[in-house]
Amino acid sequence: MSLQDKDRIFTNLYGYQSWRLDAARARGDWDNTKALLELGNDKIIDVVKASGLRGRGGAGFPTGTKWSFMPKEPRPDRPNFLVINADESEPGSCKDREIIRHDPHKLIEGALVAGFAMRARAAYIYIRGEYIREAETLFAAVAEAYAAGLVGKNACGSGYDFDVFVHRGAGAYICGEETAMLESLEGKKGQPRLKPPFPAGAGLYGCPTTVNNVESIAVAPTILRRGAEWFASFGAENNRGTKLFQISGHVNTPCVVEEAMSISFRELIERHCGGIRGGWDNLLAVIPGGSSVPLVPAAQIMDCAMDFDGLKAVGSGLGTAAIIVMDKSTDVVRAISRLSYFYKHESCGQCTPCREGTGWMWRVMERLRTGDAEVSDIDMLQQVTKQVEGHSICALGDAAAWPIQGLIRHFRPELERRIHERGGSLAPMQEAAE
Ligand code: L3W
Ligand code: SF4
Repeated sequence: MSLQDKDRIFTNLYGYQSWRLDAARARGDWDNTKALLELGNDKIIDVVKASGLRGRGGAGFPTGTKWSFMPKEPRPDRPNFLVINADESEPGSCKDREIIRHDPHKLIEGALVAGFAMRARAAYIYIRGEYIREAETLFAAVAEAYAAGLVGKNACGSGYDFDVFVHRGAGAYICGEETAMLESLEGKKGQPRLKPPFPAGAGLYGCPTTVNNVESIAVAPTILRRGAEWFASFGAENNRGTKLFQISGHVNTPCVVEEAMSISFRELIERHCGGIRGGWDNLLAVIPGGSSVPLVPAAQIMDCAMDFDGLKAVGSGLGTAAIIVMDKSTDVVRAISRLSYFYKHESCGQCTPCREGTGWMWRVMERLRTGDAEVSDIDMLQQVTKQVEGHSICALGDAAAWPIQGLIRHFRPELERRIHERGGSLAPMQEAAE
């Protein structure tokens, strides 16, 4: 089932109207938010649980359950905090950018109701350093909300004091990992912490903290207004709600669009992207969830449900729903090699399997790209990915290993063809000269 306009949460996704407070209010944001808060902390969490909302930042952890981990009686010297992850750096992901550009008040109102539900003293919005204009918009929108009494002391006249701080990152992908983000907010080098303890136990400044993605927070007020049943009416069991899909690459009209979860890949592309460039027969493969998930070959993705379970069934994942479409003109080995370079570059270097493994994987990928390799290198590369996967502090190690595993699983004949047809040390020099 595809989404009707009346069911869209992000009604200003393309910026046809102003992002400013007056316009946001005309669209229904900040409409009697006090009444939402009067539902009570636990009732808000119950509604979000019943809606089936799962985290929109990649891992898909149930949002209401995560909020329920926060202490119900925070100590004055150990307040609860909400941290909103706007460090959108996953290659292919660009949805949080659109929310902040055009609908920042949905995020700020969401921060208030989510923060209230989890009894937080304040929210910190950590925004990607490269999002300069978006940060300007966000700072201005937060100032509007303060000036109107919507946040700050006695937010919305509720008697509840709640601050919202915006913090700009400095360009490191790893600061999107939740514990690296906390380190960075504390003014330290952004390196992930070992988990457990999870942030709900010991997070920002050692205090109980929930880290949520921008989209997860921005949809919360609408869920509370329209009801858990309404949100849960979209998508399949265990994969509920509407979702922002970001489609880039070889489609006729790339876009960011809100759709019902579990829509099929074919319907999503036909309905919103004008089909595959050159037609469906020209589709080679798709990376469906941002660069950290394995690619899926054309035959397996066409009728796949775009949700957590559907993409897991084809050996991949929904991730952030950043869908990178590759047609048959793509040098898929080169594309994955470039991603390997990205992970090598962004590894924070604190654990050996990731620090050494990402560089090793990229170097072998480059040899495979140019054909200057042995067939046995393919199996060796597979083994290196297995040594990295699951053996590092954070998910970046896995994220570097999985795209390569997907390439070997689905495109091994292509890797072997290159070795057989191009083998020889002249090939990389020719490539390097391009
Ligand atoms: C308390 C427990 N809390 C889990 C919390 C945990 C976290 C959330 C999910 O990685 C993925 C990654 C990227 N008690 C808990 C608990 N939690 N068990 O639940 O945790 P986890 O560890 O499953 O995932 P993660 O480390 O948050 C996120 C993938 O997302 N990704 C990239 C995302 C990029 C962006 C971006 O650019 N904006 O979001 C794409 O697939 O690879 O696998 O909060 O604390 N027992
Ligand atoms: Fe740093 Fe990589 Fe270890 Fe993550 S897995 S903590 S990025 S070295």
